[in-house]
Amino acid sequence: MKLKWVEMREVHMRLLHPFETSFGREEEKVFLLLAVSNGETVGWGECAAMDAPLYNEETTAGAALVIRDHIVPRLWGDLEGPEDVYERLQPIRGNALAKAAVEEAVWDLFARCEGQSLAVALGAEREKVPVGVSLGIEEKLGDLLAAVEERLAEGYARIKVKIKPGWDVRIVEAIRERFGDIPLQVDANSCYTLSDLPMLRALDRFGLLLIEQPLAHDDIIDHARLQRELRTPICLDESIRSAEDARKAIEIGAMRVLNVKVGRLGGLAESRRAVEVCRDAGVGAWCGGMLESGVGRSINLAIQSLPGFTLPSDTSATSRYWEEDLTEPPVVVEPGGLVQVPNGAGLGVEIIPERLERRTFARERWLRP
Ligand code: SMG
Ligand code: MG
Repeated sequence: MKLKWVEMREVHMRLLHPFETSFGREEEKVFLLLAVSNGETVGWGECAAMDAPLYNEETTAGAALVIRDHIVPRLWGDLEGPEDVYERLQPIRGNALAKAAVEEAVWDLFARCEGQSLAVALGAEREKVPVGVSLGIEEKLGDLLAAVEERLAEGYARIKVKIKPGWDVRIVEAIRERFGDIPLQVDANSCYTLSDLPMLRALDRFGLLLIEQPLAHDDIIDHARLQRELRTPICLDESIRSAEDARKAIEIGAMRVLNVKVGRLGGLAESRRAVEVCRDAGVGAWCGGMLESGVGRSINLAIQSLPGFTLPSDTSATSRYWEEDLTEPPVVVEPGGLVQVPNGAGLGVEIIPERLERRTFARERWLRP
């Protein structure tokens, strides 16, 4: 297949509730949506980069530049399948979030052309997947406890809380006291060092499902040292950018669980390979989130339908993020914390043109030369 055009939009969407992590506070998402077409059918992808380089080094503006100047020019030749895109973009160092947005769109296009769901195109095994919810840092402990209560009532299969120095042992202890033995995990987004070992040991007493990315965003060595000190599994997010990274981290004992983010791993093909590495090594995996619109979240649902995903994901209901999403139908959480994996062609959701237009701030389209 040959692409006829590629279109990139900058989209702005205000979150229903601000989301605070150890690195910052998100109130509005400014992100890129990618569309690719063979002239008849259109495929969609979403870039996970945020406005500021605080999660990783990529930004929305930087990703736009890399997509325009370096990624799009490599897409015009014949594509035998969506797997070709990862190989074609391999010479470009880094820039995983930018590459993944385009690769996802090509996967969607191929799946739609074949009348297959993206999940089936990837090798889906499950029609429903368990999901949890990620709760940001609050000003008051009472507000966090109220959020936990509300989300448990909505049926989520596990709770994840963001932690930072001063908002760690205290909140985990309070949640355990109030809600008992619920499935609970924490995410530090790289805000500790090995000098925080006493606090991390204190966390080890609470029977957490996992501790996500406690140490530096680019480290695996200290994580391996830390894992030797803890019973709780360490889960890596920021540090793992490829299936090879996953293999190395497992080999040195730096993680027992992987947070799979399609963006951070540079696309769907590489995410699938990373999950295979984990599965072969008996290491757990689950799908993370980047506060995506319905486009990104249907992609997340598709990848987590594959074998090898062992824990609930961060793909929460539409109502947790947006008053009005770009897509229909919304993601809804069923009893047991289950979500239906879309089974229509491609992403299996419909993009509502008026909603997208209203939130599009800039748009560029390139035609095959
Ligand atoms: O999509 O519900 C979601 C967000 C899940 O906590 C989440 N993501 O490090 O895992 C993570 C964070 C990264 C984004 S924070 C703005
Ligand atoms: Mg994380």
